[in-house]
Amino acid sequence: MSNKQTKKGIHELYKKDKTEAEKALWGASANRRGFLKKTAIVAMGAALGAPVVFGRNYTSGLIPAAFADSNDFFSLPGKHSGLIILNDKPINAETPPHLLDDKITPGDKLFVRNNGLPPAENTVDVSKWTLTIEGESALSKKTYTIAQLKAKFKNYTYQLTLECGGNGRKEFNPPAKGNQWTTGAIGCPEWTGVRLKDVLNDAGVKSNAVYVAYYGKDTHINGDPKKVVISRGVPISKAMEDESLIAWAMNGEDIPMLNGHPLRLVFGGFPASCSGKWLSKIVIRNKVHDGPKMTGQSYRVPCKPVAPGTKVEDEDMCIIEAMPVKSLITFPQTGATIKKGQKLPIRGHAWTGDSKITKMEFSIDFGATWKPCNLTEAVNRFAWQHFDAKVDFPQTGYYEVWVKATDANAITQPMLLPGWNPRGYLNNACHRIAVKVQ
Ligand SMILES: Nc1nc2c(c(=O)[nH]1)N[C@H]1C(S)=C(S)[C@@H](COP(=O)(O)O)O[C@H]1N2
Ligand SMILES: [Mo]
Repeated sequence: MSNKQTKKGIHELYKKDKTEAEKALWGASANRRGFLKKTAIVAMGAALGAPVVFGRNYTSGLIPAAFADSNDFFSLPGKHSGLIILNDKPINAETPPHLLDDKITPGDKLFVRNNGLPPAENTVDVSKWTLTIEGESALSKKTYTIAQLKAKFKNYTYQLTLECGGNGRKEFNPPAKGNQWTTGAIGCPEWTGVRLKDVLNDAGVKSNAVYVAYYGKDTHINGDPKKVVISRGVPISKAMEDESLIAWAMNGEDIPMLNGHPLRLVFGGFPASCSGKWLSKIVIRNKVHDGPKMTGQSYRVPCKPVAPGTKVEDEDMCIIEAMPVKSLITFPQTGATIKKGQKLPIRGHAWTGDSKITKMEFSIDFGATWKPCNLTEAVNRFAWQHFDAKVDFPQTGYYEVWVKATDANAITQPMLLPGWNPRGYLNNACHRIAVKVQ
């Protein structure tokens, strides 16, 4: 992180729960030459627990090493310090591959993709939180507390993948604007809640229903409380699937604040942008939903392939539905070194939005030949599957291990970047790691 980014990050963190001393420090004004004012130096001393002896030389924008060297200081509330922060306004953080090694992604390792500011934690009263169902295609308008949802409808637990439509965006060329996700906007925790369809049916669904969309309690970064940050949805057929959940728990605990506590939608297999966080309202629409980030170029790709760099008109863009076939090596970390004659154990996960993975292979010769991996079945639909293999290397040297998943329709991952699109969605190129044998 550059100092500039880091300082911005601290501003964001401090806003949540840092002390007055740090507030003074990070809100501090500097004089014209960029040195911090005396009040800020004193405040910084308080935050560090000792006075800053040569504070008069301290330049604004420089992070005290005592803070900069501490991972804890930068970790997001409730999140593993190894997450990589891509943006802090709003907060976006991805998970490096080796931290996705768990079969069930722990809450602190699930990526965060916020389009706005989450509701302040002290404003979230679980006992008062409500969810309203309405819309042109709802037969009635109904409001439920979380306790009512839990009691009135059967509770279900599914392991479901959440993957941001922009995962892998960093590889696109010409580059696409937006968070430069590498491989880590993916996770597969276990979610507990009620079936969306049970709640929709309780309110009543008209036969002309086409789409189901959400509204959440996050607010726009520009501070306007009325401006909706994001409101997306799914076709009614997806909403009615058994695994489409209104969830209040992740891995048997409260959903982490940054991931939508106390209530969110989870649609495994669809772009995670459909899975509304801090959920307060669901609308049953008689047309394709037209909320913010549903229209124009957002979460859409050209309906027909285009040459890289092409400007595509809005009407030629199609909404992303099921996410593509993909896989990730979560062990070992890239850069692993092994001794000649040793076999290298590899493992990871594979997933797809509307089918199942039936074949998993690895290559150590840049894709010229492929060998099979062991592959598990999914615990339920839209959960990722696990693979492993033992890799043999013919001689000492540098290798890359590539992995490739294939689904039940014989659709496989491209080795290089697939179809370029203006916003950089749906990159499902093979994952690869570097290995040195010596
Ligand atoms: N209310 C609300 N829901 C939201 C978002 C948001 O900004 N606000 N971001 C969406 C996007 S783009 C993604 S990729 C997922 C990310 O979920 P996560 O932060 O729990 O990983 O949440 C989706 N749901
Ligand atoms: Mo996303």
